[in-house]
Formats: sequence, C-alpha cells, structure tokens
Amino acid sequence: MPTNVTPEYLKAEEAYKSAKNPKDKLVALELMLSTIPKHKGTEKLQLQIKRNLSKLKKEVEKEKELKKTGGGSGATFFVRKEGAAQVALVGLPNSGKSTMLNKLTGKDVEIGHYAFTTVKPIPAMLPYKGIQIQLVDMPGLIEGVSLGKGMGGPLISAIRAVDAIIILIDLSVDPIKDLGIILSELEAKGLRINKKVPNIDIEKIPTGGIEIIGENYLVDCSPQDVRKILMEERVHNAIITIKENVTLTDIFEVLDSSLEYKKAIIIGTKGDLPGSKEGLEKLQNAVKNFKIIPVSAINNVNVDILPAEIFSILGIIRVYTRSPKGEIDNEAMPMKIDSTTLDAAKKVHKTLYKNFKFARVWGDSAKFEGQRVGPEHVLRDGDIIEIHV
Ligand SMILES: Nc1nc2c(ncn2[C@@H]2O[C@H](COP(=O)(O)OP(=O)(O)OP(=O)(O)O)[C@@H](O)[C@H]2O)c(=O)[nH]1
Ligand SMILES: [Mg+2]
Repeated sequence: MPTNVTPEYLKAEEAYKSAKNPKDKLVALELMLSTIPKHKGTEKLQLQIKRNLSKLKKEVEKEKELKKTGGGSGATFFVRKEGAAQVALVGLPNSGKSTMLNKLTGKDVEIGHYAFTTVKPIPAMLPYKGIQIQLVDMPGLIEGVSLGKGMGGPLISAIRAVDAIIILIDLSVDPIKDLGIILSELEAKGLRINKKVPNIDIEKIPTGGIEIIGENYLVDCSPQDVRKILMEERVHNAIITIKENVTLTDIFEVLDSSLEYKKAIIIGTKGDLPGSKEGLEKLQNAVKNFKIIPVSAINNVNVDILPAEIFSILGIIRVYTRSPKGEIDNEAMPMKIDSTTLDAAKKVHKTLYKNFKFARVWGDSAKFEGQRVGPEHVLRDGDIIEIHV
C-alpha cells in the first residue's frame, strides 16, 4: 500500500473491508476512489478500485434485475441463428436500420421518420455468393441502455449473441456523438467492438505458483502487480505468456471471462442529406479502427458493395464441394478462416472425415488446378474441394 494516503482514505478502506453487503461495499469503494490522492504513485491502486467498482455495480444491477423480474424470464429478444452468420444492425433510433435491412434483403419492415419504429429484432436473410447471412434489424439503441433504459437488457443480450455488428450512423446529424453513445453503451456491458483480445496466454496448472514469461513486455506494472491481480482472481498456479506490450488494463481484460469481442463496420447513412459530407469527414478523421462506408439508401449509393463488406468482417470462407464426377455444389459451405481439408471433410460427413485419404483442390489455395493435398492443407475463400476416401 502507498504510504501517502489520507486518513479519510484509510477510513473508507476499513469500511470496505468490514462491509457486509454489495451496496455498502459500493458506497465504501466510491469513497475510496474520491479520497485517494490522485498522482502517479496511486495510479495502479486507482485502477484496481475502479475495476472492483465496475464489478460490484454489475453485481448490484443483476440483483436488482432479478428482483424486478422475480428471477423469471422477462422480455426476450432471442433470434434463432440461421445461415452462415448472424449480424446485427445496431444504431440510434431513426438512423436508417430498417431501411437498410429492406434494401439488402428485400424484406418489407416498417419504416418511420420517428424513433422506435422497430420494437423487436427482425431477422432477414442476405444471400451472398452461395451462402446466406442472417441480418437482424434491432430496435434503436439509446443512451442509458446499459442501465436498462429502452429495452436495454434484452437489446444488449441480443447484440451479445451475434457474430458481428453493423453500426448505422446518420451522417447528417452528429456522427461522432452517436458513435460515442453506441460504443460506450456496448463497452459498459462488456462488449469490445473492433478491439483485439490482449495477446496474453494464461495456462492454469495444478501446482508450481505463477510463472511469467515475457516480463519485459509489461508496460505500466511489475510482475508483482500481475501476481497480485491473479491471486485476487483466485489464479494461484499458472504460466502467463506475454508476447507483446501489455498494460495492467489488458491483464484485467483477459481475466474477465464476461467480455465479448465483436467485429464491426460502420455504415454512414443518409449520405444524400445536407451536412452528411461534413459528417463523414469528421467521422473519418476521428475514427481509425473502423471501416466506414457512406451510403444513401434513397439514391442507391454504395448499397451494392455492402454484402461483400459485411462478409469481410465475418472471418469465414466459402468452400464448395465437388463430386468425383465433377459436379460442383451450388451452395457453399461456410467455414472458419484457416480451416483445413480435414475440417471440410468433417463438415460434409463423418465417414469422409474418418476415412480421409487425400483431397484435390481448385482455387486460391491450390498451386495448380486440381492439386492433390493432405488433411492439413489450409483452404481459402472460394476453394473447390474433392475429397477421396
Ligand atoms: N434522406 C434519407 N432518408 C433516409 C435514408 N435512409 C433512411 N431514411 C429515413 O430515415 C427515417 C428512419 O428510417 P428507419 O429505417 O425507420 O430507421 P430505423 O433506424 O430503423 O429507426 P427505428 O426503428 O426507429 O430505430 C425514415 O424516414 C427513412 O425514410 C437515406 O438514405 N436518406
Ligand atoms: Mg427500424
């Protein structure tokens, strides 16, 4: 513990230690945070208090929610997955989500120039080069959904369940503010959008304490800090492998199993309205880790390039099977990136997998058309394979 904390802080800490329920703990932690001297020497402690606070808040909220619903199931926005992937259309009310769903899928969802036209998720299939992508039009997301406002609970749960996200932002209003609301609301509920999972491997072992490989990559903390955090999270024996620069926050993130990492693209809507050009420029200057596609649904600008852009964030490839007679299947098999010929065989039929001898491959992964390959051959998007048993 730093030696220069104030008596008020120590008192608050004492109250925290002796608190009997989450609410009292929350009050004490908040007091600890407000009374801790703010300087470099207490940064780690401040971070830790903030982490504990956010964990506790989640607990208290959950308790409240359970009381409200009597522990039973409240409204649910569950949408059964169909096709190669489920992708949510997320955006503020009136941002043009339903209009875009209709444009992309030919569906006829109600559109309105007022907020909350859509009140529950609506799925529709988008065909793309031999596969089907399930788009889900969501009700509008508003500031405060993470605290349960505006169907917050079911909406966030539905977004958590999808494979990827399309964020729709009205370019003609205040795109930076809107994106800020969306990202911070999702972030508050443990969703990490277009962020990389920190490159830290934690392998739990039965005995031997905590071994850290790559200590020199710790940016703002010491190996002792990492050990302390792990102990607090009840990890007593583990090998931690770090391969690139990481911060204390990264360590907390990898230990938090409730976090979900999702890929997303931004569709900038209403590109035909006054102010949208300036809006797009501002957004492009402020946001670097998202691909932004400006569109106008009304004038059909850029709508045609969207299916390929949506496909590119899914992390899947399309693989076609070919019979020994040379007939190629019309429908592609969606597979994870880096899948092998053996993975493909497994997906087609278990006997093909069990008795796999070799495969012939046509397409990007083949050195020449019809190349004979083994079970570990890595496939690429659009490949055609013929499996031999
Ligand atoms: N000018 C213009 N208006 C658009 C465009 N796309 C959608 N709109 C209009 O924006 C309004 C809202 O469209 P919706 O598709 O209902 O928006 P939403 O995001 O589904 O709205 P909620 O369901 O309420 O969350 C409607 O009046 C649409 O006609 C566009 O490209 N250009
Ligand atoms: Mg709608």
